[in-house]
Amino acid sequence: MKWERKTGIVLALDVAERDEAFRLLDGVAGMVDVIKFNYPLVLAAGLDIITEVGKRYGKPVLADFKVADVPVTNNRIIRLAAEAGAAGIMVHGFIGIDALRSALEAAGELKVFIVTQLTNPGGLEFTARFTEEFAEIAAFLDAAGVQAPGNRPEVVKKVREIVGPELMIVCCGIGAQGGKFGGAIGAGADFEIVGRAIYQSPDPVRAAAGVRDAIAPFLK
Ligand code: BMP
Repeated sequence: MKWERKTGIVLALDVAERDEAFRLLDGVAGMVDVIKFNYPLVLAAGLDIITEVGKRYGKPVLADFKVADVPVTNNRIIRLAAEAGAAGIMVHGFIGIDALRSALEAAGELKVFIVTQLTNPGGLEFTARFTEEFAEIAAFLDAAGVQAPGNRPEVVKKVREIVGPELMIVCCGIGAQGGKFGGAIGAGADFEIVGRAIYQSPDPVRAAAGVRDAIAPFLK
């Protein structure tokens, strides 16, 4: 089942340390549907911050750990994320079918999102060649969803055609990386991941409200 969507925003909580994280969340958590952690904050603050944030704000937490190793290691990372209370985890598509199958098994109830194409220019060098295959594999393996580049809406549209309506598509590359708010959802995504456009603003609450209002017309 898909995560509940009210604003379509996944907050990329990529601030440097825990006090800043809680300050930001106290202001903007009500305007976001999902809270996404990446390595820097978890390495700085410890995995417990995932548990605390999940409990305090009652939103699904996406552990964006870009899992990309051999199965034994992947599965340990996945289980740690699940035990910490994450609701989803990001796994790279290029690890191959055996590792993806194993990751899905280790994940259990934890929703697995498969990365299809990185948003940086280098994402076009390698990941772009396999985007469609990664999307096909995600659908074939019945993953919960995929990541797609929100700064390339035509790719999001193609990925939606491949994965069908049931899988969730989460898109980064919005705001700071040039993607337009609402552009990815308009192209078929479920959620837009937004980080710097909110947390680097001098007024993050206002910025989040602006993002919410810009996305709203694209929500059906
Ligand atoms: P920002 O809105 O500040 O650009 O943040 C985007 C977030 O999405 C970061 O956490 C980044 O690591 C992640 N991300 C990305 O930017 N591009 C991808 O292809 C995949 C990502 O997960």
